[in-house]
Amino acid sequence: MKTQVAIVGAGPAGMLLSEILHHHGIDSVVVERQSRDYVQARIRAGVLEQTTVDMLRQYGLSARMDQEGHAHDGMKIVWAGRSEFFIDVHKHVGKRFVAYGQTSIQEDLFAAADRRNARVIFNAGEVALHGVDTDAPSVSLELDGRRVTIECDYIAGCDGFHGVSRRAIPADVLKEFEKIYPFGWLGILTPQPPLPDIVYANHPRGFALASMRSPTLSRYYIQVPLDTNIEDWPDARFWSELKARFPAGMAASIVEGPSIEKSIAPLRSYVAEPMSYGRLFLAGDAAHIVPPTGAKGLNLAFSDVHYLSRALDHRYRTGSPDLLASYSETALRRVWHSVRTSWYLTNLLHRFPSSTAFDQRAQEYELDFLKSSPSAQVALAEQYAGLPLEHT
Ligand code: FAS
Ligand code: PHB
Repeated sequence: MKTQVAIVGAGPAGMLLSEILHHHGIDSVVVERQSRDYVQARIRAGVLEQTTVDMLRQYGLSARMDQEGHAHDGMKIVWAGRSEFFIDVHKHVGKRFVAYGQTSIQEDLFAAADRRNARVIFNAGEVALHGVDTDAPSVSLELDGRRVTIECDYIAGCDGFHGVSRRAIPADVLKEFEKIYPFGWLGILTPQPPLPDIVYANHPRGFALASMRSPTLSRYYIQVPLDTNIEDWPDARFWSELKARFPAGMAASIVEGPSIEKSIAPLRSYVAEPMSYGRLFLAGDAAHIVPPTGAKGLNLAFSDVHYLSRALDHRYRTGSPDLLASYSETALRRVWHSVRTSWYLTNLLHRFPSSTAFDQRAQEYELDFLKSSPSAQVALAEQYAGLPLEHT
């Protein structure tokens, strides 16, 4: 097989890149190791930055999001013994964010791919990258018992944190930055009406979050120790623990229901530099992971795709590889700002086992300052809403 861009991974990054390249007349083949149903079934992100919403609109992928998504002006923070406060992102920075699940985005991306008869290979085994530091890279894979090779001009590594693409960058070139947090998030999805706002709770029992996917689908999380066994968390125990972490009035308005999905996600911050090597370009979780506290993971994947698709289009239209050469540096600027914001919010809102009494007081007065200082809220609102994309 031949193509211009071989894309490894059919998650949101890979499928959005394929869609945007198609809009620019650039051919691609997407290679995915799982089945389409498996990829579709994953429950993950839920909050879209304005830049993500604008990108989906720009490429004709927003019809359902505009129907079913829920725009929010801001989010609430509550913490034990103190009154709640609302950070009005729209008032502070003139932007809104939209609650619309990654699952729905994945469906929309697959439907768009079907409409254009895109070449997406599912259930690909033994995917391997070849010649990334030559002018003739390729991707090989097992398909129905046959070895297939895809010759291409460029490879986009959109295969997530556990993929193979990042490993094609030589160890003496790759610099890795990692922070593992001493807890995870136990999340559930329940077919019940959500609270009106996204609410972050800092409580002596631990962090909690109330979010949503639609007016009839709620998403909740609680911080749990890393060694938590999900079998120890029947729904009744989850609901009781979640409500214990919110103020009584708010807890009373949480509508309980059966969990239709329940999972534990560990929290880590991770960045790989550079995000490109020869003809290989990494985008999304293949290059970076953020704790979900700042709702940045999916949005960062899309900003990488914005920069990479722009660079590839520039290369094919003008012959100039300039934007490809600067892709890693450009993408990493936004990556690191989002990584820092996610790290800041994770430290602000979670209870750390190693925290001293001093740490606890400092955290409480950081929250108190955020509550009382409009300029502190503007600073957070700027980051939470998502920094503007660079257009130079
Ligand atoms: P993905 O991991 O989504 O997709 C990579 C794709 O590559 C997968 O389909 C995988 O099967 C495929 N692949 C892997 N290895 C391969 C190989 N060798 N060959 C071919 N294909 C291969 N973000 C938020 O903003 N908010 C959240 O609440 C949130 N919750 C999350 C919960 C969990 C459990 C996880 C894991 C992530 C969560 N995230 C959240 C982050 C998440 O949304 C990611 O940022 C997003 O999926 C990134 O998309 P991709 O970069 O496309 O990577
Ligand atoms: C979600 O709805 O899944 C969600 C919302 C806000 C976050 C993280 C996750 O910060």
